[in-house]
Amino acid sequence: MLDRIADNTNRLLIDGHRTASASGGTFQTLNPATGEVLATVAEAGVADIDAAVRSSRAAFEGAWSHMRASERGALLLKLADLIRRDEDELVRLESLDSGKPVSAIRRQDLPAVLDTLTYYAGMADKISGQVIPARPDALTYTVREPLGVVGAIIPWNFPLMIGMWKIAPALACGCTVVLKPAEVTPLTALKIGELALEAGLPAGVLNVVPGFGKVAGQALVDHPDVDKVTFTGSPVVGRQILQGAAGNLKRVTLELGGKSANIISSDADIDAAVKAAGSGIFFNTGQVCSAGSRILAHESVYDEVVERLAARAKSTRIGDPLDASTAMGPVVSEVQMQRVLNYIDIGRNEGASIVTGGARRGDAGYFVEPTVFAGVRHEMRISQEEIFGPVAAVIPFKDDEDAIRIANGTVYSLAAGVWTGDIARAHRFTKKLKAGTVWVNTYGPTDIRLPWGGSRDSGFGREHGDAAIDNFTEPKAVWINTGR
Ligand code: TXE
Repeated sequence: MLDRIADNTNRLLIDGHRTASASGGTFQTLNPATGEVLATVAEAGVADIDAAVRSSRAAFEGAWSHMRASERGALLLKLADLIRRDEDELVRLESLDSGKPVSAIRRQDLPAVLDTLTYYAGMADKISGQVIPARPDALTYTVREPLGVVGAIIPWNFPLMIGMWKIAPALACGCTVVLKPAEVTPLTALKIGELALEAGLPAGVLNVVPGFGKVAGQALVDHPDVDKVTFTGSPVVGRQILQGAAGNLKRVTLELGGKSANIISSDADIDAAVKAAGSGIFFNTGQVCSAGSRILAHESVYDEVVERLAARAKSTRIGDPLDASTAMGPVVSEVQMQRVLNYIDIGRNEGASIVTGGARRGDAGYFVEPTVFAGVRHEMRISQEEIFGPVAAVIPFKDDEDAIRIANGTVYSLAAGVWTGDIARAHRFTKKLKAGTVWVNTYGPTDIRLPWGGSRDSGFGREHGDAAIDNFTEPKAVWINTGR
């Protein structure tokens, strides 16, 4: 087990203090690469969530609201400095807790965390209203005010990065945050909470309360003094959150995953397309909301795409996430592994054929082989449902209309990709694809400056960029009578 546990640092972080939970309850987080216990963590219950929300309310009304916006920005920059200082520890913790390869965390997650922090730090003192000349006898203008206490509920696939996507804009806007990490990956959230205190964020501005979704998460959603819930996770829980939030009509932002299509036209650069299609589905062991889990290949290039993708899958370096040369680690938990293996069985029983992979790798940890299904039909469950594992469904299409019909034919609308050498065709696709993001001749990049989110079962609202400012503030109209 990690030393951190021995010295009891994995306690709740409420109001500037590390505390045991009110009930004394704890839970264990496992290392997905070995299946062994990694740490024992205090488990937040309803009373702890209440304490965290009260602390965040007091901080919102107190120290945080009395601070200059530029000072809030400076504190976020200081937090970024401390994250850089403790980068090695954060990378190791994230890898041990989630199974992500250290190479991917260093290349992708941490730079995104720092970019997010610096972007919103710079925005903190640029959030303004408008003077709107409505009447000659009045000065009318708007100010943007922070919403208040934000409940941020995050998943386990990108704990640091998705956590920061929520924390940084909320704090920049002047809100305070109660952060509930996923129960399988609580460790880096606690570390970020600690660093935030060290950076000088006042107590209560960022409380971190690990615990289970049904208890701690639900208590946060139901709490009458939480003004906003920002959530990334499953559609099932997204629906529960909407119901809970109805109690006090909290604002809600939901990012709920997808079944994204990556379309390879006959005129595409097949080399580049297959390379990106491979990382589009196998990156982070397929546990990515925008994973290109449906690879739509034109029938004239279908066999070639399947063959080359399978070759890529076979050559993926799977292994110890702490080894810098590992490209793919385990899935996050035994539950997730069983879910993925179950979908592989479903695909087999539906009549799709496994070109490569299709099984667990080894018997220690939760490794699943990168799997390529060919002969997939659009109506099959492996083509309709989010698997959230390293499982590619390759589907043939006849023409562009057919590709668009298949691509749009699921309940999700998060992302899509299209590969073509024809600019006009690319534009026709971007117009017709139902997705919050469409990539052309690339697959998967995100940037904090661009809106991120989806519609239908992928949720609603947008994160990132200016959109996040709207998520955490609301306009107030001021009307000053200047008439005689
Ligand atoms: O998600 P949950 P799970 C999808 C993916 C995956 C499936 C199930 O398909 O296979 O969801 O994963 C908290 N009130 N995504 O079961 O349960 C929970 O504690 C409040 C896509 O792990 O949605 C955790 O912090 N909170 C996705 C968070 O919700 C509750 C990322 C996510 O867990 C709660 C993750 C409740 N009643 C899974 N119940 C993406 N969009 O990237 C649970 N939680």
